Amino acid sequence: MDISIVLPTYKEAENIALVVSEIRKSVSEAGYEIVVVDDNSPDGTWLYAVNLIGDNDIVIRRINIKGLSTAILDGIIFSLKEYVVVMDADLQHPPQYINNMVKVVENGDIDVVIGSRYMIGGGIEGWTKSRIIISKGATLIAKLMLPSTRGLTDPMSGFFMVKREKVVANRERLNPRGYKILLEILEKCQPLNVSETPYVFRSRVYGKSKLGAKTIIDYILHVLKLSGWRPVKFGVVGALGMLVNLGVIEFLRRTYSYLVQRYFVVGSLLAIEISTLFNFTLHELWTFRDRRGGNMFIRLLLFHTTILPSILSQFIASNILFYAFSIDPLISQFIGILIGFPINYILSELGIWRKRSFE
Ligand SMILES: Nc1nc2c(ncn2[C@@H]2O[C@H](COP(=O)(O)OP(=O)(O)O)[C@@H](O)[C@H]2O)c(=O)[nH]1
Ligand SMILES: [Mg+2]
Repeated sequence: MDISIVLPTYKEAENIALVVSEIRKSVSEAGYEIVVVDDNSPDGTWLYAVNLIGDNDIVIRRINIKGLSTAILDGIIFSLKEYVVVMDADLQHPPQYINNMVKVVENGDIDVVIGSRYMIGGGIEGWTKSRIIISKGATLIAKLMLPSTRGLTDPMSGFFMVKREKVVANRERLNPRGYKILLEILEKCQPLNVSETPYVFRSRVYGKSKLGAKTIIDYILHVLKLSGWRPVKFGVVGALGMLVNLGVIEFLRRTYSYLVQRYFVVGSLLAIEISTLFNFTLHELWTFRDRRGGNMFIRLLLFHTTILPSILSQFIASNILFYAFSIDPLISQFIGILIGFPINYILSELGIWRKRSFE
């Protein structure tokens, strides 16, 4: 099979020769090309690369452009083969696993093969427990917000193979600011047949990681953006729903005051129902507009079943804070609402508006 191997590099002078020679040793396919994309590294990585590569390979030296994702995208665009492997040039992604990726594509109609650290047979060398927990937490965030990543063990992987055509066809939609380019591809190049194959992530021997602490915030913003700011929209709708709820109570107090004074159960149920219908309508038209696959009445019914758990969790949390920790009732109530919100959101995201509606 013909494949291109894209190696983005920045200050990898010590690694580039090693990674290229490992590729030569371990990749069994004859027809492969290497595409190095270097952002004019001050240590001259591009020059080392030029002296190393063969006739079929290319080195792209980008001047005045920096960024991992755009480097990868440029590499994919410049590639000539049907499938493109994307991997780090620092030997953290061992080249011998490329053969397994090729096998997966040969055995089925697959668009993306992800090298996974988190499936059986995969692993991570040299990471502390806390670093693994952060990585798994970040993966969980992606799975919650991005349906295309659910069912995958390692959607944040930097080591993957993709059918070039899928990326080229959607090039305009891919946002190169997000540094997890695989997430972009999974969300925006749909429909895709995705498969995973395990690999063991190695620790870096030479050079330094270019990704710092700011990465975590960038990551969360990236996933939020990819999700169409869905959790934010959900929160806005929830806050508006609360106003509607209070508004109904106030309206009843002024007009049908017996519904609030003598039969508060009726008044409060009415307020809950009206605000629930209001929230549902906004979620249908706005928050989950693109996820209205299936039957609307079933979604409406399911949405009603989420009222109880979210009110209950609000109630329990605010009461614990108030009685056990003597926290001000207003603050207790507010924190209770903050706790009820993610529960409601998670149920909606994973349970009610699950199916995409391709419009
Ligand atoms: N062309 C290019 N490559 C980059 C850039 N930043 C990182 N890389 C390369 O992308 C790969 C992954 O980066 P690395 O710093 O190892 O990230 P980490 O593995 O998450 O710590 C390495 O091969 C880097 O040399 C960049 O801005 N431009
Ligand atoms: Mg690395």
